Order: sequence, then structure tokens, then C-alpha cells
Amino acid sequence: MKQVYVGMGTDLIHHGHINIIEIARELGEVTVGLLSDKAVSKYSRMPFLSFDERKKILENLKGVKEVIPQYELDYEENLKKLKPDYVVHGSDWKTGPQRHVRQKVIDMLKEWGGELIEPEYTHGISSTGLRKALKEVGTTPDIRRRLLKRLLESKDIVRVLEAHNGISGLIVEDTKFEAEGEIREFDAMWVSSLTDSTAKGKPDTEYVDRTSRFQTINDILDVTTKPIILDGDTGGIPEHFELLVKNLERLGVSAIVIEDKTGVKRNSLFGTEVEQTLDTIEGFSEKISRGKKAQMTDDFMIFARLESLIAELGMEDALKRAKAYIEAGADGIMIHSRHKDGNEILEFMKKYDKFEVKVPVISVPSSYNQFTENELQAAGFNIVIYANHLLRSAFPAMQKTAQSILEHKRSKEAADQYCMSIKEILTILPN
Ligand code: SPV
Ligand code: MG
Repeated sequence: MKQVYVGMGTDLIHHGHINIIEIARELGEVTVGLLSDKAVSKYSRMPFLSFDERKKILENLKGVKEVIPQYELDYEENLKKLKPDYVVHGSDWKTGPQRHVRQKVIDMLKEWGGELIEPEYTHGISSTGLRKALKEVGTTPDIRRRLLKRLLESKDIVRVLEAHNGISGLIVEDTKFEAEGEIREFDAMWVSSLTDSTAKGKPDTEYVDRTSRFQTINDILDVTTKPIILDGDTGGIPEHFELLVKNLERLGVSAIVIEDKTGVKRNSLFGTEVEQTLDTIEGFSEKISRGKKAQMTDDFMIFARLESLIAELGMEDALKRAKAYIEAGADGIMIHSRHKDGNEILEFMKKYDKFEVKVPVISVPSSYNQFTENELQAAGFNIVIYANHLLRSAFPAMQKTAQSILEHKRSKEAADQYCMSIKEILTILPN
């Protein structure tokens, strides 16, 4: 019996994939190389279903003998192992990001006289189209909630951008940048207290209450499928924090970040220009562990945000607190700093690296914004949050338009220069 290898990544199986499998099984015994989450996330967004779920679906397709993991986009490892007589892949990879992978497959098959079979791409259906349709149907809280943990397991660094309403959520959801071999996207959304408050014309002092913040989250959930990390400010009193955790889990939020401050919370970027009072280590640890106990699912995460450097209490205080919060059950930490040079952040990460028990770490490079994602990853960070940039760019754009209308006593100049067309704005919104 001839051996046939088919590499696949998607979770949205459609008749195009079935056509491929049908052709493959006519050629011999079919092994499917299923791309791991990590491999998929290198060139596309995370599949909706987990690896095990995708595996189960493929294993039950007629003619599939075995499903094995393919850990890289590159076929080399599996092809070397199996030395198949045929590799079957849709003709669509001849151009675009996968063309180099294809060439390597051809070169490798030559070594043992194998052959690449490329059935005509099935028109009228594509995973991209299905993803779009799925987005219109919506996702479920369970699928969305667990996405963040899957991203942490699969990506070198998880890329997060703030959203403060439905439309900014749509921008995080849909913005793409195509680079060589990769479609770059944001992985998740940060619902920032600063931008949620500012968008409502309110100070960032926990004045915007929970009901109102839930409304913002709901507006974002309505039009997106990506995971949400909530800026939970101080998390409130421990009794309320327990309820908050359960509530967020039900909504499908993946994580909350709470900061170790007390009293009227002031935005960290004020630093010591305003009074910043920190909670006791015991008090904050208690809040974390009560939140963890209240949790109903395994997927939800509580990140402890360290404000020692913001309050200028020093590196030792930050490290001591990090240790205590991890011990109390924090799933991750966020180390915040408002210094531009980033030195204290790097120093923290060097010392943190020596910890026996480590958890994922979030960076918020609002001040030290010269660092690239690669540099942050090299420093040991697992998540980067661009915490306020959509709002900060929207505000001056709106101001310019308002000024132009005043200047010209009509909207023509503003509309021609600064505004998208009405047709465009109508089409970006979901029906
Ligand atoms: C936020 O985005 O609201 C934050 C980060 O908490 S910062 O504004 O830098 O404090
Ligand atoms: Mg905040």
C-alpha cells in the first residue's frame, strides 16, 4: 500500500478538505499531519477548536488511517519520518505565504522518488470565508475564555491591543498586516480602565462602575471572537472580587489583572505626582487566593499587577511582592513601570528569571515603547499589552475634524481629508 501524507491546520472542515482527503485515499493509506496550535499561530490566527478536538474530527473522516501532529509549518520532520509516496495539498499554496514550504516539500520528495499531488483549489469556499461567517454567528464563552491559555502555550509572545467599545474591538479583531510568510494580527484585547473611562469622559479612578464596565465588555463581546484581558483596577474588596471573577467567567473573559493599590485608585502613569497607596502583601495575597477559590473553570486567569516601581518603593519590594502573589495563586504577573529607558523593567526580569516558581509575565510598554516585541520576549515577557493606543490616536483625529469644520464652516474639507466614506463605515459594521 502506498503511503500518502496530507498536512492540515484548520478546524473548519469543509468539502474542499474532504475533496483533498478523497483524492488522497485513492492513492493509498492516508496519514494526516495536523498542525499544532503553535504551528498555526505562526502564520494565521489560533483555530477555534483545540488540537485534540481537531484531531478527533480528522480521525473520524473516512479514509484517514492516522492523525499525527505537525509541529512546524515546515513538513521536514514528518516527511523524513514517513517518507511518503505522495503528499497531497490544494493548489492554493503555489502562491502566497506557503510557497516556500511547498518548494521544500517538492525538493524533499525528490530524495526518495515521492510525488506532490495538487488538486485544484475548491472555489466558492475557504476557511477565511468560514471564519467570517463564524464571527457573524458568534463564539461561545467557553471557546473564547480558554483561548488565552492556548495562546500562551503556543506563541512566543501574545500581542494585545486595547479596546474601549465595539468599534475599537472590531479594529483589534480585524486588523491584519501581511509580512513575508505570515499574516500578523493582534491575539487578544485589553479592556483598559484608562481608555474605558476616558472614552466616557470620566477620570481613571474606578469611578466608572462595574455595571458600566460590563456594558463596555458586552459591546466588545458582541462583535468579536478574540479573548479579553480585563483591567480590573484594584479588584475591589475581596468579597466583591469573588463575585466579579464568577461574572467574568460566565461572560467568557479570559483573564483579569488586578493591581496592588488601595484607596482612590490613580492612574499609574501619574507615578508619584499623586498619592499611590499600596495594599499590604497579606491583604492583596488574600484577595488573589479568594478570587482563585471562587473560580469555576480551569481556563480563567488572575494576574497580579505590581505597582512597587510606580510608587517608587524599589526593586526588592517588587520582587518580594511578586513571590508572595505567585504563592497566593496568581496565574501571572504584570510588572508596571513609567520610566522611559526600560532599565528597571529589564532588571526586574533578570531577577525574576531566578525564581523557582515562574508564571507568565505581562509587559505594558507605554513609556518604554522603543522596545520591540522580540526584545520584550527576549527579556522574558510572555504578553505585551498596547494599553491605550487606539483611544490616543482617535482623539486627535476627531479634534482635527472638529477644527476643520469650524475653520471652513462646512464639512467638505474634513470629509475629503480626514474621514472615511459613509459607504465604508457602513460596510465595516456587522449586519
Ligand atoms: C490601563 O490601561 O488602564 C492601565 C495601564 O491600567 S496604565 O494606564 O498604564 O496604568
Ligand atoms: Mg488601568
